[in-house]
Amino acid sequence: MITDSLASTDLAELVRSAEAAFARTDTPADLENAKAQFLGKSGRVTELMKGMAQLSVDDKKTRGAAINQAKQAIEAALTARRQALADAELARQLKAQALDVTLPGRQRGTGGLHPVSLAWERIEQIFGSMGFDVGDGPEVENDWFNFTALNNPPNHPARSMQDTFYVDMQGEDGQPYCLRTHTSPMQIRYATAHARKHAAALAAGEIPEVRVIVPGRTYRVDNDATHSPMFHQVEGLWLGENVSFKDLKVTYLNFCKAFFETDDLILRFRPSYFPFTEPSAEIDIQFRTGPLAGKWLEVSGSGQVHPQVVRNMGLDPERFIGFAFGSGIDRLAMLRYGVNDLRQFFDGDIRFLSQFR
Ligand code: 2U9
Repeated sequence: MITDSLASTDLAELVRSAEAAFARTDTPADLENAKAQFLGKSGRVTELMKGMAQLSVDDKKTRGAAINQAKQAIEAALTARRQALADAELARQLKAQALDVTLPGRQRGTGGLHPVSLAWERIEQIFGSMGFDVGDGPEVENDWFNFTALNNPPNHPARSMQDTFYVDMQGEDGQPYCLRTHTSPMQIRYATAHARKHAAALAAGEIPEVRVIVPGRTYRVDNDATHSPMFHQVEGLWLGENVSFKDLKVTYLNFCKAFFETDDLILRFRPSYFPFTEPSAEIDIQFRTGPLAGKWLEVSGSGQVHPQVVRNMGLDPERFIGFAFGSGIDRLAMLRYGVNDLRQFFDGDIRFLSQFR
C-alpha cells in the first residue's frame, strides 16, 4: 500500500527533512538551493530512484510508488513555501509603499510681500495722495550725481573708500563710478529731465513745481545691528515758487500720521547739517500711545534745498525754493512693525517673514 510505504521510516523522514529545510529558507534563491538537495539531479529523491535497480519487479512497483508519493509531498511542500515567500514579499512591499489616503493634502504655501516692500508701497501710496510723483533710477552712479551736484566738497569724508563702494570703472570725468550712497542723485536726474517742461512753463509766466519722492536701494560700507551695507531710503523733494519749511512740517506730519496709522504723535525738528540743505534739521518722532510711547525717535533728515544744489539741477535758485527730506525705509518699517534688529530683514528666515503675510 502506498500509504504504508510512505510511512516507512526513511521516506517519511525524507519528507519531514525537506519540509524543515524549505521552512528555514527566507528568500526564493535559498528555496531553490534547498530544492536541489532533494529534487535535483543528484538530490536525495533521485538517489533513492537509482537505488531501486537491484529490486525485484514487484518490489520496484511498491517502492517506486512510495518514492513517487514522497516526491509529490516534497513538491507540494516546495510550492507551499514558494507561495508563502511570495506572499511575505508582497506584504513587505505593500507596507513599505503604504499610502494613507486619510492624510490631509499638502497645501501650497501662500507667499507675501517682504515688510520692507510693504513699507515701500505704503510710502508711495501716501506721498502719491499728496501729489508726489515717484522717481526710479540707476543704483550705479557717477561722481557728479552722487556727490558734486549735491554740494559735497571734493574731500568730503562721505567720498572716502571707508564709506562708499566704488566700481572699478571710471566715468567721463575720470572719477570712478560708485554704488549710490543715497537716492538724491535720482532727484537731480529727475529735476534735470523735467527742465524742458519747466522752461516752457516759465516762458508762459508760471512757476512750475518739482514734487517727487525717490524710494530705492542705497549702499554704504557699514554692517551692524542698525546698519546694513544695502539699505532702503526714501527721499522727497518739493521745489516751487514759495515752498517753505511750513510745507515740510505739514507734509512730513501728514505722512507719519498715515504711515503709523495714528494721530497720537508729535514731531520735533532739531537743527543739523547736510551739505545739500541749508538750514537742515533732523526729524524726531514721539508716539503718545503704544509700545514706543514717550521716547524721541529719529526718523529722518531734512532741510531747505541749498541754492547751489538748485543751480546744479539747472534751475534758478532765485525762482525755485523748497525742501528735501531723506528717511530710511528699513527704519520706518522697524518702527511700524516693531522689529528691533535690522538684520532680520535680510536674513531671509521664513519664520520671521511669514509673520507679515
Ligand atoms: C536734493 C537735495 C537735497 C535729501 C536729504 C537727508 C536730509 C538725510 C538721511 C536720513 C537717514 C539718509 O537713510 S539715511 O541715512 N538723509 O538726512 N536727506 S535731506 O536731501 C536732498 C535730496 C535731493 C536734490
